[in-house]
Amino acid sequence: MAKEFRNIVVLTGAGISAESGIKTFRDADGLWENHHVEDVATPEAFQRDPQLVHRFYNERRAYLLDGIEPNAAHRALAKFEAGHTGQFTLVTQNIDDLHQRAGSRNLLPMHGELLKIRCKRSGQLFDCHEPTSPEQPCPCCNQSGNLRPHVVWFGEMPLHMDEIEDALSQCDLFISIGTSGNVYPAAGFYQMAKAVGAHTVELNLEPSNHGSRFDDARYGPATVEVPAFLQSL
Ligand code: BV8
Repeated sequence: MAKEFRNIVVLTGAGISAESGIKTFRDADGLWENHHVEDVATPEAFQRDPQLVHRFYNERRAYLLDGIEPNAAHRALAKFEAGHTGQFTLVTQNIDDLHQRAGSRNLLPMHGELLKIRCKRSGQLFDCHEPTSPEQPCPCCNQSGNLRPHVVWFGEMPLHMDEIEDALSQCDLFISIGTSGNVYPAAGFYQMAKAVGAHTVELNLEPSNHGSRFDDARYGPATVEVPAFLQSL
């Protein structure tokens, strides 16, 4: 690709972590223990049955911490960012820590992080590698019932939206990787990039909901398509 892109925004979804062994939402038909994820990952579910929601995240946290590693796609993004002289912003919908562990720097985890918990009262974040429960007192207030996963649930405002919109408003290349384009506002980011004239590229196993609207697309596993595409820039 001849053109030198200066300001790049990358959006990743569950598909980039699939080859690391983390099931995507679509693989499980959006189900966990016969619950729809949208029914568990909500403030209402947490209010109604905090134990169930804590268990949902405890299981995923334990699985992530039991030998799951970043893959060639995560590593290629970190390597490209390190060598890029312009702006590089990596927005991820994923709550795993694989981009962090691969060495990505300018990373915006817009749906939160599985390995962090938050005090509802103080807003303080705490690293979390152990199972959590509703009774557990938070380190700041020393009261039980204030801790929740540092994860953005359905109906909640995603994190870092100002920085994301700022990066999108200046980008000349937008790359969407491993996302089905079902969940908003992330699914609409490609439109914001198109609106400012950016070149838009989809790298995915198969066409996503908006696949046909991208300027360019490469279909195949992320560990093959992401390193190859970044090398072509
Ligand atoms: C918001 C953290 C309001 C939790 C997640 C009705 C009522 C209430 C809300 C809504 C409503 N209708 C619409 C909404 C908005 C809602 C929404 O979009 N709902 C959907 C279901 C219609 N969105 C929200 O609620 C968001 N907040 O809107 O706030 C607001 C807005 C502005 C101002 C004020 C208020 C918050 C959404 C965040 C929810 N939290 N995650 C947790 O993980 O437990 S979302 C979660 O699901 C993920 O983070 C991710 O975003 C989404 C799954 O999507 P993908 O990542 O794309 O994964 P998926 O499995 O779908 O696709 C994988 C892709 O990879 C596939 O295409 C596959 O082909 C590909 N693939 C597979 N293997 C590979 C591969 N690609 C490459 N290589 C491979 N090997």
